[in-house]
Amino acid sequence: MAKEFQKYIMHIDMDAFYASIEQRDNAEYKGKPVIIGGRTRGVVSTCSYEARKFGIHSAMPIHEAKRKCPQGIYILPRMKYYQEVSKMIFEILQNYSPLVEMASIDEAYLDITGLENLFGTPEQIAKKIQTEIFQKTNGLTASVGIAPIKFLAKIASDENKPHGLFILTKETMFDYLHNLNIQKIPGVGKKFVIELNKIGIKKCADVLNISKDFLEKKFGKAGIMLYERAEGIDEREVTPYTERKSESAETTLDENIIDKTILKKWLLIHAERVGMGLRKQNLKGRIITIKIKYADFKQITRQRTLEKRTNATDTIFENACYLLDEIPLIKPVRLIGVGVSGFEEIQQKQCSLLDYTTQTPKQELETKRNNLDLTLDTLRNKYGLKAVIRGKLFEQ
Ligand code: TTP
Ligand code: MG
Repeated sequence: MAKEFQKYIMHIDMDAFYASIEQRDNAEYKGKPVIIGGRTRGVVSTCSYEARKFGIHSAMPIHEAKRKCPQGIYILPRMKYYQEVSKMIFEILQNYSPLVEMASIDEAYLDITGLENLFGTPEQIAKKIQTEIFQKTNGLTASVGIAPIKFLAKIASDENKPHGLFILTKETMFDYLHNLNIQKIPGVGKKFVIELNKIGIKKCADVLNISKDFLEKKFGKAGIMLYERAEGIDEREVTPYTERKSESAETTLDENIIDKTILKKWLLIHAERVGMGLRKQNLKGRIITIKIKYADFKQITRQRTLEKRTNATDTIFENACYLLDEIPLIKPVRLIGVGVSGFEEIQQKQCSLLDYTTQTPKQELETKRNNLDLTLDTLRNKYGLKAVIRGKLFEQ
């Protein structure tokens, strides 16, 4: 009989990511309090562990940080550069599992179930990955958490930071859960914690002393989620947002934005980049994804599966807008992205001018869009990327 493997999800999170990169590149910053931030927001993005000893943390106003640690080294973020490092780490991870979900610039989930024969025990895999990241990035460290479910893997990676490793198995996870403070559960925000504290809930064990029905009545979906997490249930799979052959584009905005009209302009810019990328590779995808990170760093993705695969900018844009319209925006957004996946190579000259007469109105529209894209791509190849900009970007 085939061996049944225990489910293992790994969460990897880089230590003091932006600050560690700056310390790596500037020998004189090593061992010193280094604070990154301040470009437009005026807040700390992150800081080195030396700076954390002064009480500095992410999202603190820079002026407050300067008061706490005037001798600190204050640096503006170099986002593009950090993104390149992030990509390199992502590439390393992809050699270990086909299921890699990059959850943010410095963290990823890997489904490592059943990889024992290839790479060893979960502990050995974690150590291998930590060593490879350290060597290939010239000294950056990562912390790893492993657990049978996603949210516990994430909590576990924080347990022994920096350069830490913490493993929970299906035998040990329930003891760990019993004493876990509810505010550690991703998705349980500050306000929710206050409400829960009011009714005597501080730890997961307290949650299980209350009925699920009561929690649902009082807190709705959030109540059910909390109960399930406390029971050790999290059915979310590791879903690669960027598959090996997916095309995506995203931007961390200079300023947090809540206005959907402006966000849609970003969707168009990204749809254009993604569409061009697909057309260059002769690919069409069926799944359109948008990714949104709110100012408070909560992240959501929404997907839509199309009847027919596409690489037309306007079709990608239209569906991305549909997905955005479905989201009630109650908080400002700091990052927005568009992705297309679910591919198939196109065999023939789909970009040539097709006969409209045999097509349904939907196909006809898609053909018109393909032809427009073809014209714009040709112009851009000749005169440069910014030579042609779609009218929608100028509309108010
Ligand atoms: P984190 O992983 O939360 O922080 P970190 O890697 O700096 O430190 P830790 O060792 O505790 O994991 O975030 C990753 C990067 O994202 C971080 O280096 C900078 C950026 N970031 C912000 O710009 N603003 C924020 O409020 C946070 C939390 C992170
Ligand atoms: Mg980190």
